[in-house]
Amino acid sequence: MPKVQTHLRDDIGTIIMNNPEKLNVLSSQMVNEMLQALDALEKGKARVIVLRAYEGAKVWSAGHDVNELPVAGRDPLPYDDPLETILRTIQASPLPVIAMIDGGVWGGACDLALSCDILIGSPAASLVMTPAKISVPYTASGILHFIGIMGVNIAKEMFFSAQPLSAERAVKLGILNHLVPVTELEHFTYELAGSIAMNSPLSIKVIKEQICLLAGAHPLSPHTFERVQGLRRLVYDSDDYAEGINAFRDKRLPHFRGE
Ligand code: YXS
Repeated sequence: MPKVQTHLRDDIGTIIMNNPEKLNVLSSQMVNEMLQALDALEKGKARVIVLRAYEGAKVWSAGHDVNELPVAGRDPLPYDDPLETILRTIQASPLPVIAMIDGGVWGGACDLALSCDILIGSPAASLVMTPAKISVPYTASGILHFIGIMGVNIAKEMFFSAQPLSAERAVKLGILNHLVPVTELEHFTYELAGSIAMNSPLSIKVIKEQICLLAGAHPLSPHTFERVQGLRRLVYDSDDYAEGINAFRDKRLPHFRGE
């Protein structure tokens, strides 16, 4: 059963995450279907893409599929992880991608939403960053991504607390571009998409890449890179990482011992 639906109308492509049973977890199947949809729309007539959940979803996406995270001792978010791949693919897409968000956005799905170029949410939209909840070492690129978008203090609060950031607060912080009533969310999103679709695709493509290059220009010395990788290994080699995964699977609270 496909986990993704794709539509194209008036030069606007739509990718719908459609796995209600598993709350749109970003499983490798879901992500691979999203990558295929992106590729098809980029090669087709689409000028702009809307990424959304199925109608009436209470959870936009529950994030990385925890059942696909490796057991302790291996990097849980390697470069070629499907989720990491789609984050890079959306950020590198020549097409503007608009995240239309109604409902909760969890863990890696926050990075997916933030990888989109414009975020439009309903009051029910919320962002919850969960690595510390299950003792996962988040990626350097992901952390830089959050810092770049929301600044160090809000990024720290999101990562440390794993508490929801409300739509009302997210729009005040500039994380959401727009906060609109759920009854207007679809119309507002497609109106904006339509206005983008009428502009020069070449100019938009070049400006998107310029912004990505200039905003992402962080000099990272080899020492810093190796230090970051060493820090991440401390976590994914830890008992706490195994405890985080096992607690999720056992549907119980984790008991972290800091080792
Ligand atoms: O028990 P069944 O088989 O029906 O399955 C349940 C959940 O286990 C499943 N599910 C997930 N399976 C794998 N990975 C997930 N992330 C995941 N989330 C949910 O979906 C079925 C329905 O879930 P249930 O019964 O809990 O629904 P609910 O309505 O009571 O609660 C909705 C949520 C979203 C509040 C709840 O499902 C939840 O807290 N899910 C976990 C969200 C989360 O922590 N996601 C982060 C995953 S880790 C990740 O993204 C990165 C590695 S990181 O952490 O680094 O950002």
